[in-house]
Amino acid sequence: MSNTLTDTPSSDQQDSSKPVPTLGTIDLPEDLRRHLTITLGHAEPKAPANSESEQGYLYRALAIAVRDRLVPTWRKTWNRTKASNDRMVYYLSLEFLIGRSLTNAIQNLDLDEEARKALHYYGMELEQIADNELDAGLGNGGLGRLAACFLDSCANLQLPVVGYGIRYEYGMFHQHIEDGRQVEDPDHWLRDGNPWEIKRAEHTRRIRFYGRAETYLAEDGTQRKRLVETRDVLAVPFDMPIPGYRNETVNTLRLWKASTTDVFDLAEFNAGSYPEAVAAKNDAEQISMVLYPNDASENGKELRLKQQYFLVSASLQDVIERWVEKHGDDFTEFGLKNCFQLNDTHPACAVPELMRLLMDEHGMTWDDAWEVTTRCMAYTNHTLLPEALERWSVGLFSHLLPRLLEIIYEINARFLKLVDQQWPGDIAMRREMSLIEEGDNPHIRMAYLAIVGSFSVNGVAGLHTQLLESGLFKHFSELWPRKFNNKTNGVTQRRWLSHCNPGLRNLLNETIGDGWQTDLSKISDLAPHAKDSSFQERWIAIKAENKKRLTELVAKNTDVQFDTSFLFDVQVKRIHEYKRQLLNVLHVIHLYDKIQRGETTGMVPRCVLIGGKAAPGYHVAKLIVKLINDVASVVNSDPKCKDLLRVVFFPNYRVSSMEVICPATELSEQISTAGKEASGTGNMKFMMNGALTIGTLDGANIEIRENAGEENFFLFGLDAQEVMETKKDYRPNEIIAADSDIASLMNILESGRFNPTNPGLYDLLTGGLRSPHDPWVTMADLRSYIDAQGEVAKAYQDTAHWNEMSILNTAGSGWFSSDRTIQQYAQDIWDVRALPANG
Ligand code: B1N
Repeated sequence: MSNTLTDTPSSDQQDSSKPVPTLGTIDLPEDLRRHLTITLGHAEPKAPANSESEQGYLYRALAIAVRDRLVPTWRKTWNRTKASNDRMVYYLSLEFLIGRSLTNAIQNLDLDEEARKALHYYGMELEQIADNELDAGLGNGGLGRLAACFLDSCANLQLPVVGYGIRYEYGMFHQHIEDGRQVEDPDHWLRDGNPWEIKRAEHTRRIRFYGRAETYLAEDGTQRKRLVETRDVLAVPFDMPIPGYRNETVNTLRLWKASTTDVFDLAEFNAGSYPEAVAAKNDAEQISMVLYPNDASENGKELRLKQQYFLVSASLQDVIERWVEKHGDDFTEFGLKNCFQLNDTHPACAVPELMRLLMDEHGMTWDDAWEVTTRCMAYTNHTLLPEALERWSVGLFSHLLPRLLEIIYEINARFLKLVDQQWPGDIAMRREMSLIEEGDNPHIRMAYLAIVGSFSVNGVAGLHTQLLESGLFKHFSELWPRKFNNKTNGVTQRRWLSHCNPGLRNLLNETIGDGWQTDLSKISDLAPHAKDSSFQERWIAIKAENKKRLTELVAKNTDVQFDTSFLFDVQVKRIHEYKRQLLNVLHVIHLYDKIQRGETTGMVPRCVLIGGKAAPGYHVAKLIVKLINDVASVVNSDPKCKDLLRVVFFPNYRVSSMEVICPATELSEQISTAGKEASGTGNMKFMMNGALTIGTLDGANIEIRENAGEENFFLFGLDAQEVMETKKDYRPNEIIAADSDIASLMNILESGRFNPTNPGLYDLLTGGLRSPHDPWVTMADLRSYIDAQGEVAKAYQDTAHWNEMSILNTAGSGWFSSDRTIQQYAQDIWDVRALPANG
């Protein structure tokens, strides 16, 4: 059943001068009971509501009751934004990895106490009921979660920002492990309805695919282009509320669902082709059916391009309709009053699509339309990995989006003239910078299209932006140096500290006040307490409690029992070669090897937890998952390891598991090959929660180290420059042969200790490690990594010092709030200000 409200009048159709109705004085316990027994038609459960289905009902009833309390503010915020003449920002993203909404809304509305009271009546704790919410997993990893943190910060800062995305029917797949291997199950997260969304059918848009562009004489006597013989799909918006933190602000995330143009093809229908007519409906709905599960790699499928254009066209039409309502066909100020932030190149079709809408549908000239477009588009790059850079085949584009291709060609022609002015006669430069990669099968370079069409291009951490400017986009930054800027990522401390670590939240509130919840720079006030032994005692107790909670979660999801007295050493993120989960495994094998040899002096008992999903088609990543599981079973069943080492692969890692994992972590593994991880954001969550980082000089690790203090960070490995140098003459076999520890651990791995019944299974991995062409130069960093892990063990034995370092990490994490990041976007890129509720 669905809890979706389908027929509520949307706020913007109402007279905004009328007061928005509120819930008055109905209290939450009473409201919960009403929704349970009337809205959901359920019998009142007897306490305790133990069964899964009763808890499900309680979750839904509570969610609706909380949602009701958001709606009046939501409408007020929307009316306020519409009435204002300020610039608006639209965050366009193919991914929003929201996770759970109930506890977030309860926290932000300050309803915690009331909600607990309401649930106690049924013998339930809030945490138990909150656990019934399925994650909204509409994203792969960092990029999607960043979008969700950004929306939270925009609402907290009361900025007029709307998120636009796709309402995937199936989000990120569920992962389970069978015989050590990843198996994927579909994530039908909307199965029981989604109490957080409101359908806005009246704002449905028509999206036109295929067909051809023809020229015609418009009424005003000008020649114009129009699309004919298109195959159309409808985009129906569903709005999700994004509540600010106790600030009378609720922003909007608008997600589009694809639907058929309501009328069936009547001719086909009457000719008896009913099934074909219904099939066409299915075809249309495919577009928003499933999230592509590839993180940091492109796949070139037609359906993916359809998704991208679908999102972009629906969102631009939405914004333009509201503009026309207010300003008619006068678009002179459109670029001044609107800004579209492109979350990577996935929505880069926005550049030619806005051109098309302005010229073909609103009669603007090329020059005027280009002026407007390049005033309102801004592009964020999230990766340097060549396999993730989007290129669309010209053939596919001309078939699916013929008019957009014409526009892209024209943009390119004009751009190449500029290149020729800058580098006269330099044919090679033209070829290099062209938006079209020539060849037998020419492709459109989406990043170049995004750069040319935007007024701002930003990277997501200091090093990443430097590498963009000096490498990937060098010539573009020579041409337009002022377009390029850095915005180091951040995460919201409200979910990633306050909500997920209540023990630490309370200690912080008591020690430094609660101002850090909306201004994380205040967290530096913690530093003076770092050495204080009674403060440290409380710090340790909180960590111990969190470790216990994680131990229970691990026991529930695996057959491994963690020991809370061990060091909790964690690496959770997508499984990818560049992130080097293999390096972590090699260290585990090294510890195992030392235990076998009885060389255990100075060894600190560890629980190593690794979690993350592999893209279903990424064979090597899936093999790494299998290896982690195989190593874990050998280690965990070896009596010699019992008091020193536990290893677990945590299945189905997702937002809600990170909420338990990061508060319990003591050592955060951030071990990518330098120059490959654009930023990382998990690294920031761990730091906030007092974990120490073992890491390379990559992405935001560099800034984490600066802010925590060098002495409170375990650095190892080559830097980005050295990686490039090393690759020129890389001989991993010599490294292995020359280092007895490494030779020994490789021997164990290659002897089949972890795959006795499946000889040769890991040859692909070991062969990669030994290859002079290994792009991740794992062997070059292994010695340094093992030594740094030795330093970690040594440091962990000095509890007082470890905790001082831990406290200083939390105290240094103020810079990594997404509030800071968003303030920088608002100031340097968007040029928008807060719209205060009472302003
Ligand atoms: O974006 C995050 C960064 O913190 C990470 O370092 C970076 O790897 C991540 C294609 C991507 N870059 N590119 C993607 C995701 C999905 C897809 O289909 C690429 N994800 C990142 C936030 O800045």
